[in-house]
Amino acid sequence: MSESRRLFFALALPPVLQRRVIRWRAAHFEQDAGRPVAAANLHLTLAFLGEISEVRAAALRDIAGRIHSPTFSLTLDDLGHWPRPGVVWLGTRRAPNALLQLASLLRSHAARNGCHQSTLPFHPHISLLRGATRPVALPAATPQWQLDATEFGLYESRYLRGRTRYQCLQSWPLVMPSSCE
Ligand code: 2AM
Repeated sequence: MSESRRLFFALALPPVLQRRVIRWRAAHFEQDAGRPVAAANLHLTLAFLGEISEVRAAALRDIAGRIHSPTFSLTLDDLGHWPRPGVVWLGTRRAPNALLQLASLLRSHAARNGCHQSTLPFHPHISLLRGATRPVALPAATPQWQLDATEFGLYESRYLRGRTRYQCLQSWPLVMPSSCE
């Protein structure tokens, strides 16, 4: 029987931005607001695949390798709290079309390959705190960080020794807009 793994497609944050985010988070949230997501785990999920077999993962890797999607930049200028899942997140007020199209493409391929997709609209975000189920005081001003997306990756989520770790299994370049045609 083939082993299944918990996988998702995502955009990573460069280390410089990871450090900026965690310094800002430490300065702006109460310690009991929620569990901080580790710097190396900060990411923007494009499509969640769930627990899938190696066969399905291989099919989706193959598809990902054939995607020609343009590079894009997004401004991280939005902040919010979803009390039900207990997530405080960083997002963008204006998601670039290239981001929405890439996520939509990956999500539709995921669905066609048997990965259940949420019916909720895609809301690009980077989870900052988890377990934040009580009201959280959000900082009045949100930084305006820029995230330049030049590649996307397939990640595995593993729970090891009490910690969640996300490991990049493979990544694929996004292409400069002029070479997309
Ligand atoms: P979150 O950050 O909003 O919690 C790995 O688990 C990633 O996949 C996380 O970023 C998580 O999003 C997302 N994820 C986990 N379960 C999911 C689900 N059922 N539907 C959509 N995304 C999910």
